[in-house]
Amino acid sequence: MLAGVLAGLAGLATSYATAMVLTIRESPVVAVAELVIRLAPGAFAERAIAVLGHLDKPALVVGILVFLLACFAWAGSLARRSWWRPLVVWSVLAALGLGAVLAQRNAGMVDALPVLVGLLTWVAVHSALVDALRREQRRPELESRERRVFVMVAGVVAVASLGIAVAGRFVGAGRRHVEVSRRLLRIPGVTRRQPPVATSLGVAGVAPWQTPNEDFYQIDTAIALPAIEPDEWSLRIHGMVERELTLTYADLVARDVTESWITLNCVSNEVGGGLVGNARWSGVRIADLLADLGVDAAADCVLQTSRDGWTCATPIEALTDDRDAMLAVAMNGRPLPIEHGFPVRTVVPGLYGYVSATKWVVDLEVGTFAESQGYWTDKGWSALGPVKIASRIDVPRSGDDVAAGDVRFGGVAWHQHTGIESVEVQLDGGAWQRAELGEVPSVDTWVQWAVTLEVPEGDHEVRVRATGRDGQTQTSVVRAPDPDGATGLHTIEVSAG
Ligand SMILES: Nc1nc2c(c(=O)[nH]1)N[C@H]1C(S)=C(S)[C@@H](COP(=O)(O)O)O[C@H]1N2
Ligand SMILES: [Mo]
Repeated sequence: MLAGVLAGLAGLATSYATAMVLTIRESPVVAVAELVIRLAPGAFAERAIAVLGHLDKPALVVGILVFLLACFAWAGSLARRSWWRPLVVWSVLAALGLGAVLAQRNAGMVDALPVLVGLLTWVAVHSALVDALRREQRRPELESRERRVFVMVAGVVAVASLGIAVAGRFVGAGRRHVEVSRRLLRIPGVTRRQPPVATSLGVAGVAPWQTPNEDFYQIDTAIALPAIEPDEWSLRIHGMVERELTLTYADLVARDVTESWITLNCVSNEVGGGLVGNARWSGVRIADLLADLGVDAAADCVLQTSRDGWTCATPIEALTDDRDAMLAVAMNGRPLPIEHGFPVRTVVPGLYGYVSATKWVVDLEVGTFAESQGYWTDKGWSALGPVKIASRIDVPRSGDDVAAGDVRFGGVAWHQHTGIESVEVQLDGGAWQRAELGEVPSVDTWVQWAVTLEVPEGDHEVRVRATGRDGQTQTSVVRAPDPDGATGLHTIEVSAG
């Protein structure tokens, strides 16, 4: 039983620490408590509050812990009879935790990780402790030695668990503190604005023209996201410039803030994929900053580095021409979410994220492509990374059944910094039919499209293609994302009946 309890507590400690380090979420135990609260019948919850007052929640967590301790001891005692019985207990407990964690709002696969780490700890520690006891049972003459081994392992487990939980708490506290600073931050010049009405064609099921921050795709190599207080942030701009500069956060936001709608996408996006989003970014134009510093005419790129050591080399032209390449401080009118680069990231219209959109950016070195390599270009991805024209069908979804007759199709198309001229849709290889387009404020955003097609009964294939304002039509040649972005036309299947 002692082995079970110790293993159980060790697993709670590692899962708690993982939750603290990885996310700003609570531990799986708290997720279970929240789920219990949500599922509790109203009358029961009221009764609990009446009896316990504001101690209801701590009481619930303590209750869950007591229940867990009983399960841990039980799992330990089951190990006497067979090796697999405790495994069932650990697995069932982990499944409960997983269910609660995934029932949280906006839960993703990362949120499952603390539970997994906890389960592995339970199984590993429990079998280590039980092994020592088993050896003792089998060979009683070794009793005192095996007992010492057990006590030693138990002691190490207890101390390590406590240490891991405290360390997790410490790291997590930093994150929480940054989250509080972020929420309290008011940045002069940052406004909240609805998108222009005409951007939306009002087709249900099409990605909203403005992507809410919570739904914006997230791509990075960070295991634990950098937690940076605005007060502790600074940006060094150096290299082939006449004058170096180190900017604090206060220096940065004291400059003119530009706001603009920009669509960001990932080079890894497959045809028809969702690694693309459109937001209103507020920040300081990089072109203005660089102009003040005097850039050497021989420089052709800026090597950007993030707090977590990720790098990318961005063509200097994209940072100094008239587009709104910026050091962004806000996304959709709110300080950048931590996962999107708080407190400062770069956003460059017209380039894929991997060569331009550095989150948690702390260093810009003006230089040359001959001497600078970014994280992904070093792994064989193309150096320049201009976005390719693309279009996507959002409704109907591939595989949907639709009623034969007039069917409304809709989706999005993008070619940042070139703009979309037209979108056409084709049914079963027939004539291309032109779609209606939403209005957009600039060439740097995606556009919504919609079209009504007459669909006869039967199975059909529908494709979409876009033409840019440069007159180039999207190619139907199929290419994988590696090394410079996927090509091919998004094609769906529908059945009309
Ligand atoms: N620090 C850092 N910045 C980064 C990355 C990263 O791994 N680390 N990934 C880049 C890639 S590949 C993309 S597509 C965009 C995604 O930005 P988002 O997560 O805000 O959507 O961030 C870019 N900036
Ligand atoms: Mo990306």
